[in-house]
Amino acid sequence: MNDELLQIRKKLAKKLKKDRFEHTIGVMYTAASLAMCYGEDVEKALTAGLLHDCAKYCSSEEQIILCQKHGVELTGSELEMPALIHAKLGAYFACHKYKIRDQAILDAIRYHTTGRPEMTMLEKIIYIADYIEPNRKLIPGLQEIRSLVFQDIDQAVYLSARRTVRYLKDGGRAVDPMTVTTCEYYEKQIQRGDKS
Ligand code: DGI
Ligand code: FE
Ligand code: FE
Repeated sequence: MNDELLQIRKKLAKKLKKDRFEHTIGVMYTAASLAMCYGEDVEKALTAGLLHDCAKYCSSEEQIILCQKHGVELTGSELEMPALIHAKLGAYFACHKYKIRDQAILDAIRYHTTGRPEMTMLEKIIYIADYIEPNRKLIPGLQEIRSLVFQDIDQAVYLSARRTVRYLKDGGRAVDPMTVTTCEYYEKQIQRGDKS
C-alpha cells in the first residue's frame, strides 16, 4: 500500500469504531481482489474501499448539519432515511479532508449504498465489496453472491440490490428510489445477457 493510503488508514483507525474499521479494511481488500479479476485499477479500488464509509463516525444529526454547512445537497428521501447520507458526505470528505481528486473514486464512494444504473466497473466493485467482504454476517444467499461475483458482476449486483430491497421492505422500511432503480436496471441487464 502506498504512503498516502497508509496515512489515510491511520487516520481512519483513530476515527472509526473498531468493527467499522475492520469492515473498511475488508472492503478495501475485497475491492482490490475484484479489481484484479476485472482488470480495474487496483489502487483506485483500494482507495475507494478504504474511504467508502469514512463519514460513518458522525451521527445522522451531525451528518445532516455537515452537509448543510458544506453545501452538500440532500434529497427529501435522504433526509427521511439518514442511513444513506454517509455515502454523499463520504465523497465530500474523501475530496476535501483526504484530498482524493479522482472523480471515479469519489463517485464509487458516492454511490456505494444505493448503487445507480450504468455503474462504472469501479462503482460496481465498491458496491459489491461492501456487501460481501469477509466480516459481513453470513446471511442467506451471501455465499452464492460471493462466488458468483467473480464470474458475473452484473448478476451479483442485481442479486445484492434485490436482497437489499426485500430486506428493507420486510423490515417495513422505506426504500430509496435510486435503490429500486438500480435493482430494476440490473435485472434488465442480466435478462439482456441471457438472450444474447
Ligand atoms: O455503510 P454500511 O453499513 O457498510 O452499508 P451501506 O452503505 O450499504 O448501507 C448503510 C445502511 O443503509 C444499511 O443499514 C442499509 C441502509 N440502506 C441501503 N439502502 C437503503 C437503505 N435504507 C433505506 N431506508 N433505504 C434504502 O434504499
Ligand atoms: Fe456505507
Ligand atoms: Fe460499508
